[in-house]
Amino acid sequence: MASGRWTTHWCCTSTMRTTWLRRRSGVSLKPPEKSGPRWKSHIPSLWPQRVVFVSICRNFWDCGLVAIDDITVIVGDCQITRGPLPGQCNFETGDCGYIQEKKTDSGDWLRMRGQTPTSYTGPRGDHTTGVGHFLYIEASLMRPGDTARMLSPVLRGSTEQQCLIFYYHMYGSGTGILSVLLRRNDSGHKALLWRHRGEQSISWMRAMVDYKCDCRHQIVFEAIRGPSIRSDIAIDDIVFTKGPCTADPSDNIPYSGFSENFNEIEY
Ligand SMILES: [Ca+2]
Ligand SMILES: [Ca+2]
Repeated sequence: MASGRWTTHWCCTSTMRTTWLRRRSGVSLKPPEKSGPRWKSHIPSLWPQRVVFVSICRNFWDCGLVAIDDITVIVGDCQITRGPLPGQCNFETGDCGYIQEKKTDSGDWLRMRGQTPTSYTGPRGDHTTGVGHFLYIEASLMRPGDTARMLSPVLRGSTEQQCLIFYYHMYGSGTGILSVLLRRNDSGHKALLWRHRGEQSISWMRAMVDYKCDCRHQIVFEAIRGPSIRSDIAIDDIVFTKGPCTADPSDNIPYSGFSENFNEIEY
């Protein structure tokens, strides 16, 4: 360590075992001198760090048998690898930490199961199982041009390309616009990643969006209500994977990459 100080991150005292045990240990990267609350949000890896495995003998005659194998170091949060990844959601048990925008929009995404109340718009069931939950905007509760935004939990940045996959349902003669934006947490800047407008299909469609962001960020799902009440828009099964996105050949649903025509009618 650059500071010359040692910190114990993980410790296991001996109990007699003859099987291999798997352990995860989080090691925080600290700058050499300015240790304090600020470094946590900056993930600096510029300072040299060293992780040392130490086996201490019980006494001069008894050092026991200690072995380690398959060491993997991953930059990130150990918590992330436990359970569902942040941002991934099928909406079966809740909203997975997605946050409704309350200040700068004019409607909310609703969690729904089954058919939406208005006929000739909206899905008949969710994408996950057909009988589960999804999120949608209910056009009959909104005015033309009203917007509903929903923000993902904060996601950590990566220098690698990332792939966002989600399923969307845009059925109805008055369907408005569904957009996906990337919101950088350092500047608040929003960038458009994906947008579709107007009726797309009576079925669920898959969208795959490649993006790159090296800082903490949020993904924003933005739906704009169209000119008539037949403009429900739904989403389901949001997944983040390592990019670039690749189409699953076993899935016949067409790839829905970025497509935008800014010359179409604005609502
Ligand atoms: Ca679902
Ligand atoms: Ca809202």
